[in-house]
Amino acid sequence: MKEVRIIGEKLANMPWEDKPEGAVGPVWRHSENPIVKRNPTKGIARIFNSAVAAYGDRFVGVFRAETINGRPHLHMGWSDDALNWSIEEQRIDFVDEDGQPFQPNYAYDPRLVKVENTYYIIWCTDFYGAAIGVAKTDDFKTFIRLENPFLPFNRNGVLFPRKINNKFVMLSRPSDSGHTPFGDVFLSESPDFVYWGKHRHVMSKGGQGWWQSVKIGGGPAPIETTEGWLMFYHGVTGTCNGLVYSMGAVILDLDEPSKVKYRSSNYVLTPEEWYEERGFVNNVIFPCATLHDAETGKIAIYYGAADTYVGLAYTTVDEIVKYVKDTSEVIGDDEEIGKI
Ligand code: BMA
Repeated sequence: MKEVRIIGEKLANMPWEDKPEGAVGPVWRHSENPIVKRNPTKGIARIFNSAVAAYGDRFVGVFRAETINGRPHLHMGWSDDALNWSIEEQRIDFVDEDGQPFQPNYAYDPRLVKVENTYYIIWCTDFYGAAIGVAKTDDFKTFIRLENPFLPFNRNGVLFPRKINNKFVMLSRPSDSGHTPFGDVFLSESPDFVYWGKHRHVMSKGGQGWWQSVKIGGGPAPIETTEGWLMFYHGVTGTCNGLVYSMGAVILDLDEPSKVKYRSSNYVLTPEEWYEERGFVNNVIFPCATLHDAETGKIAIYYGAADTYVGLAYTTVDEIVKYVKDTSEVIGDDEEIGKI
């Protein structure tokens, strides 16, 4: 196979460990996982499903923090190495576009995506039930909430890191307001971050891979590569003891990202370690962010583990793209009902 490259910026100081001898599969875990443990900050019991990004020569994070009254909120964190995080005790103070306080009732599963020098936070918010909330910041001091992009019920809003054909593009997973026993990934575009439309179906749950038989949801912001948009996502299966969340990988067309080019029919990471198998919710791997280096092709994936910890895993663009192509099964592509 010809060499695959990440299209984007260099990130020489990202965390990295080489693939250990005997590792199974295309993604391997950081040796000191979990990188965020229980009770990391006063008043916060657990941190998981969180997003990080490079910011200057440091790293910034938006963390899903389950406070000691059990309600989730978003807290900022900072790190010099993207491994040791200092997480703020105060939750993020959101304002509306007039500068007035505008706090979400609850907030969880954030993504943090830079588009044209603005950082966007996308999370699950309360809008008469589970829905997608968005905010923007340029300095991580002022956080301005924007119009909710979609009607309830919806989760797993994932913004692409650049405009495509001059439009913002966001993935989402329409759902119910509870634990959602169904779900496919859709895509919408917007010229202004207010009006979203041209909704497209991207991919369905199911197929040969039973690990994604109940529902799927977008993960970290897609990574631009010479083969297409590489996205990690979560896939869920049902057991007599509840749901199990694993990580999958898909490659979407660069110009028309509702088209799936390749999609691994196998999971690329599934709960196997104690911090993934056992916690507030057992057997959950929930990826929300990556750091990656266009020069070397290294990728670090940040994932929530068992709704309790933050885990870190690694792969390279060559290895994961080859794996996705070799094991590909495209299920429910955008050949869809309702497309004009
Ligand atoms: C989903 C979301 C995630 C969570 C997962 C497993 O519905 O609420 O935040 O990690 O369930 O509990």
